Amino acid sequence: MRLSLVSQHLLVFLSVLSLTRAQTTLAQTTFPLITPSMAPTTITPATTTSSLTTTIPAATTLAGTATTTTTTAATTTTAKPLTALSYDPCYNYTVLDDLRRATSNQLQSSYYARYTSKLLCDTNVNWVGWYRLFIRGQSVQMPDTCVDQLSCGTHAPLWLNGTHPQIEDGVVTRNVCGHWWNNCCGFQSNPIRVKACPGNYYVYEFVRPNFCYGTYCADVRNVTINNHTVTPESTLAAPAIFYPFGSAAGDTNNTAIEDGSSSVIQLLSPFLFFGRTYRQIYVNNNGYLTFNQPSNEYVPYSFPTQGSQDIIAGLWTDLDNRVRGVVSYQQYTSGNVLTRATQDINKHFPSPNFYASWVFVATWNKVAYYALTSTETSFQVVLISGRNYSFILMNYGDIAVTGHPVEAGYDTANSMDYFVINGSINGSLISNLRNSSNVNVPGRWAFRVDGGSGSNKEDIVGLRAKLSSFSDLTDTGNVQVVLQQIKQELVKYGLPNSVELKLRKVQKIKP
Ligand SMILES: *[C@@H]1O[C@H](CO)[C@@H](O)[C@H](O)[C@H]1NC(C)=O
Ligand SMILES: *[C@@H]1O[C@H](CO)[C@@H](O)[C@H](O)[C@H]1NC(C)=O
Ligand SMILES: *[C@@H]1O[C@H](CO)[C@@H](O)[C@H](O)[C@H]1NC(C)=O
Ligand SMILES: *[C@@H]1O[C@H](CO)[C@@H](O)[C@H](O)[C@H]1NC(C)=O
Ligand SMILES: *[C@@H]1O[C@H](CO)[C@@H](O)[C@H](O)[C@H]1NC(C)=O
Ligand SMILES: *[C@@H]1O[C@H](CO)[C@@H](O)[C@H](O)[C@H]1NC(C)=O
Ligand SMILES: *[C@@H]1O[C@H](CO)[C@@H](O)[C@H](O)[C@H]1NC(C)=O
Ligand SMILES: *[C@@H]1O[C@H](CO)[C@@H](O)[C@H](O)[C@H]1NC(C)=O
Ligand SMILES: *[C@@H]1O[C@H](CO)[C@@H](O)[C@H](O)[C@H]1NC(C)=O
Ligand SMILES: [Ca+2]
Repeated sequence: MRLSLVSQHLLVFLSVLSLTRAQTTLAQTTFPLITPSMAPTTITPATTTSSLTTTIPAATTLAGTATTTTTTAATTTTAKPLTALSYDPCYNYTVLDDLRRATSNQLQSSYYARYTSKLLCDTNVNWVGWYRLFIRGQSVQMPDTCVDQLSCGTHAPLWLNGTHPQIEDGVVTRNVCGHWWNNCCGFQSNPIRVKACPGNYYVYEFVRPNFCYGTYCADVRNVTINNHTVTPESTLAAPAIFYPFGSAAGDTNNTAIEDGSSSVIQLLSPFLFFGRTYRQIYVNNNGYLTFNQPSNEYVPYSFPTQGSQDIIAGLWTDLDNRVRGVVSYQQYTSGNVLTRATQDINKHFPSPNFYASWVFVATWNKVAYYALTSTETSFQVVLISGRNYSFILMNYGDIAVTGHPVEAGYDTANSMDYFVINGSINGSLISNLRNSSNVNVPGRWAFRVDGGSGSNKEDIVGLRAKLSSFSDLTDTGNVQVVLQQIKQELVKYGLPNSVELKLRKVQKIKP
C-alpha cells in the first residue's frame, strides 16, 4: 500500500515503516506539510508555504475488501527487497546430457579395439565449474558404486568412490576411480567436489582426469530412460529451474485457440494476492493469469495500469499455441512439488519455517508468437501458498525475441502493488529473461505477494510529496530535517512515534 502526497517542486519518495493497518487508516486524513526553513539547523519549522492535500490509498485488508484509492500518478515501485544469495552451484551448473556417458553404453571388446578414436576421453574436455548429469532430459547421478569396464563410452568408466552427500553436508570432496585391469580403482583419478541440491539432484565440479580413456559416468542402472525422446532437439532438458509440467506431471492442456484461455480453474486452496483471496484462476494463452475472468488481450498493458484487475504476467504478449507449443497447468496439495516449493521459498526468502501446502504451476512450453510461427518460448508461473503466505515464481527458459509488445511482472487493482521485471518491456531484449533474476538463480524471479504484514518488505507506506524548499533537498542533512518534520506531522495525526521515515528518491521538478 502507498500514501501519495502531491505538491509542487520536488517529488519526495518516502517509505513509512512500522505502521499497522489500523494506524494507516488513521493516517487517511489531510494534513499540512511543512517545508524546511532556510536555515537547515533550525528544527522548528519556520515557514509553512503550502498546505498539501494528501490522499492516502486505503490499506487492503486480509479479509479481501479492497478499499478505494485516488492515486493517479505513477508511484514508487513495490519491488520486494531481494535476498542476496551467495553463489550456489545448485543453481549455476552446466547441463551434461550425453547418452554416451550412460552406464548402459557398454562397448564390445572388438569395438573398442577397432574404434579407439571414437572412445570418449574426459581429458579432452575443458571443464569449467559445476555440472549436472542428465540422460535424455532425465536427471541422473554419477555412480557411487563400481561400474563395469568398457561402460560409459570409454575404457575406464569414472565413478565416485564415496557416498553422495546430503543437502546439509554442503560441498564435499570425493575420490574418483576408473575401473580398469579388472580393478574397480585401477586408475585413481583426480578428486572432485560434489553437492546435493534441493529438488533431489547433485552437482559435480568435474576436473580433467589424470588419464585417458576415462569418462565421468551417468548412472542409469536404476533408471528407466524414455526411448521416445530421440531427436537431439527434444532431448534438451527443460531448464532445471522448471517445475514438473506436461503429460508427465498430469497437466491439463489449454485448448489451442488464438488468444484463448483455460476454463475457470477452481483452486484447491485459496490464494491470497495482496490482500484479496481468490478461489479461482484463469490461465490465458497470451502468457498471463487472471482471477475474475478470462482475458483475450494480446497487447499487454504497461504496468502500472491503474486498472481494475489483478494480473500475473509470466510473459504477456501475443503468443499463439495453435501453431506451436502447449499451455498447460496443474495444482498440487501434496508430494514432491510441495517439498521443492518449500525449499525454494525458504531459500529465496528469509521467512522462517515456510511450508508450502499448495502449488499451482502454469507452463507455456515452446509456444510460438503470433505470426512468428517458428519461434519457441518457454516459461512458467508458479503460485505457492502455505498458511497465509503466498509467493510467485516466474521461471524463464528460452525466450525468443519478438517485435510484439511484451510485459512481465504483476499488477494489482489500482496498481497499489505492481512489479515490472527489468528489461521485460522490450521484445528485442526479452531473451535476457533467461539469465536475469532477483534471487540469484538465472531465469527465476520470485515475489512474495500475500501483501500481509511482517512481510519481507516491512509494512511500507509510500509517500509522494511535493515540497517547496529553499534548502537543497538533494543534501542528505537537509533531507533528515525534512523527514523529522514530516514525522512530527504524521505523529500529530495519530501515527505512533515509532514510525520510521526513509527517503527513497528526490526528484527535482522545477529549477
Ligand atoms: C557460474 O559458474 C560459472 C562457471 O563456474 C562462473 O564463471 C560464474 O561466475 C558463475 N556465476 C555466478 C552468478 O556465480
Ligand atoms: C576407494 O578409495 C579408498 C581410498 O580412499 C581405497 O582404499 C578403496 O580401495 C577405494 N575403493 C575401491 C572399490 O577401490
Ligand atoms: C538400485 O536400487 C536398489 C534398490 O533400491 C539398490 O539396492 C541398489 O544398490 C541400486 N543400485 C544402484 C547401482 O544404484
Ligand atoms: C528402450 O530400448 C531398449 C532397446 O532399444 C530396450 O532394451 C529398453 O527396454 C527400452 N526402454 C523402454 C523404457 O522402453
Ligand atoms: C497435452 O498436449 C500434449 C502435446 O500435444 C499431449 O501430448 C498431451 O497428451 C496432452 N494432454 C492431455 C491431458 O490432453
Ligand atoms: C535493467 O536492465 C538494463 C538492460 O536491460 C540494465 O542496463 C540495467 O542495469 C538493469 N537494471 C537493474 C536494476 O538490473
Ligand atoms: C528495444 O531495444 C532495442 C535494442 O536496444 C532498441 O533498438 C529499441 O528501440 C528498443 N525498443 C523499445 C520499444 O524500447
Ligand atoms: C545467457 O547466458 C549464457 C551463458 O552464460 C550465454 O551463453 C547467453 O548468451 C546468455 N543469453 C542472453 C540472452 O544473455
Ligand atoms: C498469519 O495468520 C496468523 C494467525 O492465523 C497471524 O498470527 C500471522 O501474523 C499471519 N501472518 C501473516 C504473514 O499475515
Ligand atoms: Ca495470441
